[in-house]
Amino acid sequence: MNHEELMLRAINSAKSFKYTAKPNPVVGAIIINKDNEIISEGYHQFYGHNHAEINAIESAQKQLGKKFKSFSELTLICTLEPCSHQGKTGSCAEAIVKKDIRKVIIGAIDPNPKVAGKGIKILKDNGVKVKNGLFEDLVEKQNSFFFYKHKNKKPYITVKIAASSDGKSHYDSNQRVFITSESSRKDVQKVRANYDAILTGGNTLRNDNPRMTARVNFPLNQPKKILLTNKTFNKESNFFKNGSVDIFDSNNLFKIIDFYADSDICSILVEAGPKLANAFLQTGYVDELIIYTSSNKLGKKGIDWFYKDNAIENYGFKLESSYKIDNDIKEIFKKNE
Ligand code: AOF
Ligand code: ZN
Repeated sequence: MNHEELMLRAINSAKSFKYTAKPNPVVGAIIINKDNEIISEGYHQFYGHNHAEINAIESAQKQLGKKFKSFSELTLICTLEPCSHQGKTGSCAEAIVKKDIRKVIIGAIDPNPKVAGKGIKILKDNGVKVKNGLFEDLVEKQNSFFFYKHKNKKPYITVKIAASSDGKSHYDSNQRVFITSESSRKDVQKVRANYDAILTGGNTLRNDNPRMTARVNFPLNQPKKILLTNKTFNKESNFFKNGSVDIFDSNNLFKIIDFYADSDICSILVEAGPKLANAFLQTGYVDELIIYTSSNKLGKKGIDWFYKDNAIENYGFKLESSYKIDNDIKEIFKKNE
């Protein structure tokens, strides 16, 4: 395989860890000899665990003296710039230098300001030959939330709602109703699995007692949960049963969005009632809106999702795709930029 094919292999195999590595990016590393034969491969498999390069180096180490004599004969191909920071597991760039690997081929520069070129600098300062930019567009695409977050200094924010055919959210009595079909609700589980965090408000917590976990049939790092409320709530609610929860009693959404700009959360799914969903849309910081619409009406006793002057069009979204799920319609709107 040539370098291009090896990079594509690393990108492609890294994909399998999309749900377990998040909110970290997926990263693949392949170590080859002078004849471009693969000595080892490593992937960032789980959030908080070894980075791809370290896994590749550790696995190559087992071949030392068998398949090769010294690491200096080898080239490392990695989809993302090796990190410079100590982080949870130590700096990959320093580990590469320490092993005396002399050549590194990189897909994309790590946009994380903790790294952002500093990994390459460590390599170059230590005489490692670096080639950068091989299929960077693909690396960026497969880590779209991660790149988005660092470019825009805010997480990617999606608001998801389920509406009746007459645009209502729930009954004015606040009683919980399942508006959409079971298939749509299954689809929501898959949507949740993509996000780093799920945010809801006190009203939804009190009325629906939701778990807000992603119930899917594959392994994943569950989204963090975020609760916004300035009223009392029951700490025994389902919401608190699994995973970590951040609670904010402020309704300053800009502050909350800012808070996550400095964390490793790259994407937030807002699943709240009309008040909070509209408040988010009004910040102008929502990137995507997902609407599941059922064929059933709630009628006069139903509470509207959107009022006249805050209809979806007024928020500047355009319909990107639309699917039929049983008798429901799923529409994805994106910011009209
Ligand atoms: C690499 N190789 O395989 C990955 C990298 O919290 P930590 O220590 O795991 O660091 C996470 C950051 O490291 C992440 O935001 C990104 O900048 C980089 N990810 N870097 O050298 C890897 N997954
Ligand atoms: Zn690293």
